[in-house]
Amino acid sequence: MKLYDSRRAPNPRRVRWFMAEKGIEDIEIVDVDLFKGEHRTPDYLTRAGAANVPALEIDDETTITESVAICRYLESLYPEPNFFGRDPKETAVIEMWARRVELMVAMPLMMAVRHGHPRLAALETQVPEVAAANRAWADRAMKMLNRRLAQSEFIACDRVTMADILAATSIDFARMVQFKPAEEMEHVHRWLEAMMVRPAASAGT
Ligand SMILES: N[C@@H](CCC(=O)N[C@@H](CS)C(=O)NCC(=O)O)C(=O)O
Repeated sequence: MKLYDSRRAPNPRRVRWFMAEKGIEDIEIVDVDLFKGEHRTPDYLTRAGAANVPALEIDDETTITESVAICRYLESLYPEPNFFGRDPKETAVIEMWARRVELMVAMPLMMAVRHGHPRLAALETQVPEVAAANRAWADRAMKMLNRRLAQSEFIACDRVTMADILAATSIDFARMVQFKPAEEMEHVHRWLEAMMVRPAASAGT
């Protein structure tokens, strides 16, 4: 298998973090330079079907994009430790939090960076108001996470799951535009510190 990766981008980092948590080392990593447009070549588009990373080439016919789909596939090959749930209730709760984090934390923060950081002007026609609105959405989402993390050690349950990897990689990425959860989000800060000291947090960074 080959993982098409890009070192500074947050979505491939989800997969690298996930692989490190599971100790997966037998996948070839291919670096794709987004700023040189290597994800837009006809060859890459034919293989991946979409101009983005990560992409996991499984065999000659199948390449999976979408970081969460890639991680689900890897979880089925390497089931331990578990990141997507051990029973129907846990699986649903993890899915619920993963979706909330993707839509309410990861997407707004990604838009805040794409529309707010000068380097990303190479990939996006930037609209400052889009950056500001998305940043405000992310601030609201931090309140939701803070409420949840007041009740639970990690986002979905009492251990690290996919939901935590999605949230931590997004919040860490948004440091590029000086995003930081507000000081009073004490449970978010406690959780984020616990996430960022995990060895997998520095996988491939
Ligand atoms: N939903 C996709 C998002 C993939 C994505 O947006 N990747 C970014 C890097 S983090 C990308 O390839 N961007 C290329 C571009 O915008 O031209 C996933 O989770 O994998």
